[in-house]
Amino acid sequence: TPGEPIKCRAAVAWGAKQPIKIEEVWVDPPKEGEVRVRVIANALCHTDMYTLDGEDPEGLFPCILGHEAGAVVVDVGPGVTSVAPGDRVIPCYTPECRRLDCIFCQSDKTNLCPRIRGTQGKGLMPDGTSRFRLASSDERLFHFMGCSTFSEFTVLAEISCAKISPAAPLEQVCLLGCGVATGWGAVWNTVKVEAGSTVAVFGLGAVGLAVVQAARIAGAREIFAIDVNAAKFDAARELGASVCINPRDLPDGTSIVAELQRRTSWGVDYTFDATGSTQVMRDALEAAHRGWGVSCVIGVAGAGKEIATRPFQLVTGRTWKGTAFGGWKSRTHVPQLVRRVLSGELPVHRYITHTFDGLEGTQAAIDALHSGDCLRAVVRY
Ligand code: NAD
Ligand code: AHE
Ligand code: ZN
Repeated sequence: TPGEPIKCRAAVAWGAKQPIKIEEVWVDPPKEGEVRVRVIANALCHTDMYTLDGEDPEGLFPCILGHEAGAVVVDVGPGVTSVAPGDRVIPCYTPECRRLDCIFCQSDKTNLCPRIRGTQGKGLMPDGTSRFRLASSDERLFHFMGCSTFSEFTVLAEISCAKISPAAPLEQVCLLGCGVATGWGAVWNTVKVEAGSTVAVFGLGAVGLAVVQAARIAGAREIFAIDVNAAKFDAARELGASVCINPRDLPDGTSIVAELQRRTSWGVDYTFDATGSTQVMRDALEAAHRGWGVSCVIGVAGAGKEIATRPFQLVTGRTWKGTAFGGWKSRTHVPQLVRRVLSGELPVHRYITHTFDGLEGTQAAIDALHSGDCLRAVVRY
């Protein structure tokens, strides 16, 4: 019944480095400007693991993780006009309020709408409360990244719901909720790779591989794909990498920066960190081309970590940038990306290496992501 709490199952993260537990929870009805959805498919992103490992300075427990999903609207709160029950949506951790007084939504320089960022970072809905309660004790559970999709039902802000084509297979397009969309957008929006340029990508998870795929589509002349796990190289080559390098295989005394400089003479036009390692971020910046190289940080670094380099690297023409969700304005652009996936223009099937059925598959998906041979594990609820 609309307006009533829904009892369902969710994977609850009880604390840092503790296994998630499947629990019965109450999902309270959507309040003003909110939308309650049934999650159909959820993919795991490294950021969920990072938070579960206690690395996220904003991490709060107990919470319901998950932010890369496809869902169907169940009911909506007062004032909601952009989605209705039955609509397919992708929950987006970067919202888009579109208000005329939002200087971020009104600018084409950014996707970082701050409308609900304060409460989202505190694990709460925009009114400062939670919609999740443990069924056994009524204990409140925190939300995560405005999504909390490791649950059969969740509540989202309307401004976090990208309404997509009813034809979209949610077990595939859920990948557009984070990693794959982020990698594409880093290339096309954040640094704007031009045809004929050289590109280096550090870290070949789904995010880094999406950088490879997008750089190939942008017409990059040479794409260096770098990972310490050579099991990622087949996928990288399939998606368009021209050279795969394992830094651990380089001769003693040869750094990855020196190797990239040797292969390009003055460095790489565009470099990307998709690892979250601050040493890799430094290497990526220093491997960028003298005079014009641009390096983009995509990975998220653990609490307390800082980046460093000699200012000389910037003085001599390198630019250090970063991206959140690839610069996509979520409600505007995610439906467009879904259409391009549906048309066959932007295939995403290569990223889905594991599929599990039922919420209890979430732990198996976590184990898969840790195994080293997984890009995205999709759990179908
Ligand atoms: P993943 O864990 O699947 O992939 C990371 C890859 O990096 C792995 O293949 C690993 O072997 C490789 N790696 C680790 N250390 C390395 C090193 N020193 N040198 C080279 N390769 C190394 O992760 P993912 O889901 O693809 O996410 C990648 C990063 O991007 C994570 O930090 C994630 O939290 C972050 N992320 C950021 C955004 C954003 O909007 N900025 C969005 C999604 C994910
Ligand atoms: N909460 C952390 C940082 C986590 C972080 O940087 N998240 C990325 C998205 S990762 C998606 O898998 C991001 O876009 N951040 C922008 C934002 O507004 O959260 C911290 O350092 O506090
Ligand atoms: Zn993510």
